[in-house]
Amino acid sequence: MHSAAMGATTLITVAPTGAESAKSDVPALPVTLDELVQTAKECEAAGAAVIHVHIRDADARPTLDPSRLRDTVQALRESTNLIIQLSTGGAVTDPYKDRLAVLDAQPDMCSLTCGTVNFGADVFMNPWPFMVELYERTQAMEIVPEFELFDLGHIAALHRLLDKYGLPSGGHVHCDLVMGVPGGMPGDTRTLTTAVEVLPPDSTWSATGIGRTSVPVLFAALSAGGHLRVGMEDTITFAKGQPATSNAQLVERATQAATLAQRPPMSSTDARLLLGIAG
Ligand code: KMH
Ligand code: ZN
Repeated sequence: MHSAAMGATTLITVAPTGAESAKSDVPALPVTLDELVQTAKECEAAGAAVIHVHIRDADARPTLDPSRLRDTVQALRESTNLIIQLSTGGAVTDPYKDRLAVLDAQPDMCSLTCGTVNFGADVFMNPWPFMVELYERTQAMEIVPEFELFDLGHIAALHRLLDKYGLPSGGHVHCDLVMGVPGGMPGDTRTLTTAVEVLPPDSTWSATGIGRTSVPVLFAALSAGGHLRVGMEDTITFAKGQPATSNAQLVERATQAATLAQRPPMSSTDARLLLGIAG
C-alpha cells in the first residue's frame, strides 16, 4: 500500500553499529544491548522508522549469536516502535549457516544482499545459491527482506530473483543502494540516477553513502525522491575532521534535510504499511 501521504514523506533507516568499526576506535558506537536500546530510542525520537541491526559480543566483537539476537529483537520491541531489521550480512568472516539462522530471531525485516562485492581489502560473499536460500526462508517465515544493492550487477540479480521466486513477504519490494564501498558502485548522483532507473517497477528505495559519500548521497537520494539510511555503520564522521557524536546526530541531520526537501520523516506506522509489515 502506498498512499499519497507516504509519497510525501521520507523513510529514515538508522544503521547504528555495523560490523566494521572497533569500539576502541569509535567510543560512541553502540555495542552493548543497553547502548543499542538507548540509541534506538534517541533515533526514533529524531525521526527514524527502521533500525538495521548488527550486534556485538561481550568483547564488543561482531557476533551472530542466536540468543543474543533474540534478546536484542525482544528488547528493541519492548522499548521502541521501530521496525527491526536484522543484518544477514554480518561480518565478512561469518559463515552462511549463521547468516541464515539470523531469521530464527524473528525480526520484522532482514537485509538480503544481491551479490558478491569487493569490500575494501575483503570480499563480501553472497553467491546466488545463498541468496536464493535466504530469500526462500524469508518467504516461508514471513520476514520482509530489504534488498541491499552494492553494485549495478546486484540490480540484475534482484530482477532474476523476483522473476524466478516471486514477490517477497509483504508483497512489496524495498531496496537500499549502498554506495561508496571501495569495490562497489561509487557514491555520486550520476550513479544513483542510473541505478534508480533500472530498479524493479513499483519498488521503493533508500540510499546510503559510505564514509565521505554519506552527505552527497543523502542529498542525491532526497532530490531523486528516495528514502534515506544513515548511521555509524556507514560513516563515523559528521563532517571532515569531526567525529559523529551519536547516531541520533546523523538521524537529526537526515530529518532536517528531509524536512527542507518537503518530505519529512515517515512514521513507523506508515512505514509498516508501505513495507507490508503487520502492525
Ligand atoms: N558488514 C558487511 C560485510 C548487511 O548488513 O546486510 C555487510 C553488511 C550488509 O553490513
Ligand atoms: Zn549492515
